Amino acid sequence: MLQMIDDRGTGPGAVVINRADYLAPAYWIDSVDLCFDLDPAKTRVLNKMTLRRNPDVPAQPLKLDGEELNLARVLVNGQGTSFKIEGSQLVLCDLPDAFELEIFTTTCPSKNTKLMGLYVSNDSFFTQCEAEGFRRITYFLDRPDVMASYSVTLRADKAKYPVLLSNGNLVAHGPLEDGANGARHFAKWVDPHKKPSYLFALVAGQLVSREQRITSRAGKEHVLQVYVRPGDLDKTEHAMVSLMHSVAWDEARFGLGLDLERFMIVATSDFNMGAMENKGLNIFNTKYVLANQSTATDIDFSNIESVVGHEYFHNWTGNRITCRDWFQLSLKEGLTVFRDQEFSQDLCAEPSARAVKRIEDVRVLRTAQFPEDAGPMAHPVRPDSYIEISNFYTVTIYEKGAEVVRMMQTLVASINDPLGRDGFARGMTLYFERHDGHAVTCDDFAQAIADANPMSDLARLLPQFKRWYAQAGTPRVEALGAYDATARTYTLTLSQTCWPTPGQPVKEPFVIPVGLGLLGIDGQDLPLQLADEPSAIAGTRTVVLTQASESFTFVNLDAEPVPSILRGFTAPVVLEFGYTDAQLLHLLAHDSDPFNRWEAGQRLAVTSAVNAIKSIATNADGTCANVLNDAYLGAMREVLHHPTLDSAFKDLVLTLPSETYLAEQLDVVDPQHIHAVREAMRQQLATALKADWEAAYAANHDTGAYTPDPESSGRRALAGMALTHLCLAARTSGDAVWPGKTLQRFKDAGNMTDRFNALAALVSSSHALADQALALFHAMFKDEALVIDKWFSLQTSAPDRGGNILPAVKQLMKHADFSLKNPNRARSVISTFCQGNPAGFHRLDAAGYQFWCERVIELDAINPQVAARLARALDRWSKLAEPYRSNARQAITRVAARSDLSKDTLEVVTRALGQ
Ligand code: B3K
Ligand code: ZN
Repeated sequence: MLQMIDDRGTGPGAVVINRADYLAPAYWIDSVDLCFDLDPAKTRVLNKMTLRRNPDVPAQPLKLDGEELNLARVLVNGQGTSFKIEGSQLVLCDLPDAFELEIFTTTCPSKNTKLMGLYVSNDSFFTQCEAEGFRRITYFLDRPDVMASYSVTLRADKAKYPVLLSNGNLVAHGPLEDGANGARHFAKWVDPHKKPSYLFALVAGQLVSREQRITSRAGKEHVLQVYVRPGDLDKTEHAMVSLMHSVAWDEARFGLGLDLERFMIVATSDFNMGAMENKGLNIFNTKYVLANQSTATDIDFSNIESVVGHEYFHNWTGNRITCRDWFQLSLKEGLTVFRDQEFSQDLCAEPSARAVKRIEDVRVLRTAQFPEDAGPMAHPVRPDSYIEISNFYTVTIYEKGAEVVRMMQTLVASINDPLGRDGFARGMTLYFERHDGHAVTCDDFAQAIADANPMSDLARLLPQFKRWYAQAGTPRVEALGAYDATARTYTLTLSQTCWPTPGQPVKEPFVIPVGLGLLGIDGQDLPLQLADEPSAIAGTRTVVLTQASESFTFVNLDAEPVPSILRGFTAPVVLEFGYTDAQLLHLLAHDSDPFNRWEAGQRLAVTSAVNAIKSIATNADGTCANVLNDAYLGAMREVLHHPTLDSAFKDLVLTLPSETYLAEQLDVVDPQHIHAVREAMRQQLATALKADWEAAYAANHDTGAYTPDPESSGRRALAGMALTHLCLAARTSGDAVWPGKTLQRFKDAGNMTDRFNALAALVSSSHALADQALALFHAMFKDEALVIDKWFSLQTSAPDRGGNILPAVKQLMKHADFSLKNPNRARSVISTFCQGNPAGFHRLDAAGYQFWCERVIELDAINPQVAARLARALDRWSKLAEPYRSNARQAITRVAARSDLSKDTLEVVTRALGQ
């Protein structure tokens, strides 16, 4: 791959970086004193650093990274010096062992459409430095293992930029003498903690803040602030409450307190991703800060809670202990996702709400990460090489990385600590004792967790366990059960395999913890006793698969049990077991493990869908009817009416597997067939259960005064689902009552969740009233950018009927509110269509691919990170049926043939083509 890219002459940036090539830096930077004169057209940056040679590596020149900078002056110990520019690096030779280096550069933030480094959004300045954005601000050793002390002076026009923020503590501020009539002012910030350059941040602009003083468990006073644009203050309460919960949770669960006097969150509407954990000055996409009941849905509220938590938790896992190099990214991201998942679960008052959160997390993993692990971008949790590190902020690093950490917790469990929470917390304590203030590796983390639990399975199996970091691909675990009535035993044989992934043709066996239960005829958990054990354990237990194949024999069983395997989804694997429908219905009705109870319903739906998809090709008219059998429909009816299951869980059980998930269950994918079958299933659920949906709506539609708690959110979700099905049922019956009621609910709704769900019900059933409601919705929220994003994405993700969505998408791009430069808006229209609407996108006439190709190229010139994400929409092209497959390949080839591609997009399309 390297060869091909170099041969194309794509420039010095497009080189492969290998993990094995890591070398410690030749110099350390101890302190950085930055002074900014902020101006959108020309910002001046004076960077004074103290450096010293790293005695552990051979003497060599100092090579500083820089990108799109205008260099004006370089002084060593106050004297002019000779230097070279080699590619994008500033090279200084013959340096003393310790010295001061002063570099003066200028940049143009207003032209920075990549949104990396220093940029302007809505007349304010923001920065984004992770992973390699600091080099777009000044020349530096822009790598995470160089940790320095920073002091930062910001100077700017006072009227335009009244708020001047950077990391750490504000030590001085006031007017500047140089401006006429005190028109300019300054602020000086000192960060008391050493940090890598990717955690640097500054913000300057017209902002207002919500402020909260808190006292920590240790009795320390802190101030928490959430900064937004004037007019948005009424949408900051939830973010602040989430931040306070985060501070309290990290103290309570891991003994980790806030190490700063002041902790700030700032929201911007132009941001490449969700949020960024800059030390003491988190910068967020407005999507993960702003919420009130009129503009945000329950899902928004819950996302805000977890992203605020995630960024806050990075303060320890990422900022205090950081990554030695970017290959170790999951050291901070996998661990911090695990922490934010645990945080959200711990905030749930009810065990059932915890289970719902776990199911949601697994759903993300299986619909996004499993396909990644099976496609051309597959990479280990700790990758071995990359061209552009931005491409490796992936669901594998984040979500699979979190599962790897979760397995560690499971593998340190003991009799007195059955979930492993105490053992894992001990491991975290040891991790901080050993590595606080340092840049380390995934090995260091795993070693600390194991060493703190010397008697655990993790300690015993550590070298093999670490294959989860090294080997890509999703393991398949095949389970076979054999009951011996004479011996009264049940033997479960588990075998693992993992398909080849790019560069890894053969895999060694993984360590796979498998949560297990056996259900009796009455649906109760049977006592579990392995053949060599003296007594039985009630309920769930975990067996650990370490070989290619292993058998576990359970004794004292009077009848053949129904196995409940991989309870709680204890490992990120695909489980295959030849369940009969009767067994799955038994699990769906009785399993004490909510995850597997839900999973049983999903398996039943997948089996019916896959059979129908395979047969649809043989139907002359390409349609299908009655995909779901009566037993399934009856089971769903029972779930809907169940007296004790909560609404959020019912909503999950009644949600059919997504088209993307179904595609992953097939060897050859015809997206139109999958869509036709899934739509037929939706229609059948709607019609067959009409009376039951009516009952569910009646029981759940009134949730009283709005609060975004799991219980009432679940009820709103189920009421919305009922409306969608009632509108779908009306499609075939012609009944006008429910669409009419839905429109009325849309108009009368007291919160955004109910309003949006009603709108979505009309849109997803393609009802004639949808247009009217959409127009009204736009008029009501025309000044709320995040709501307008929802308005766009609802239309671009609507079920395709006869190819109507692509023309609608093109039309929406002409709307006055559309902008390619704003990542949220571009994603709400283009990415939602290409990555969230398979049937609209994968068209027989290849017009979807043509559209994708044009947008990728267009976006690449503006913002390579956004373009490269979009480029991944065709990752799974080689699985497609013809003619989709050839057409998709051609489209990717057209993008790859461009000579001016960013290395971000080039890496994605090159890998897609398998070169
Ligand atoms: N660490 C940032 C992601 C930075 C992405 C750079 N392309 C947000 C997070 O994971 O918390
Ligand atoms: Zn993160």
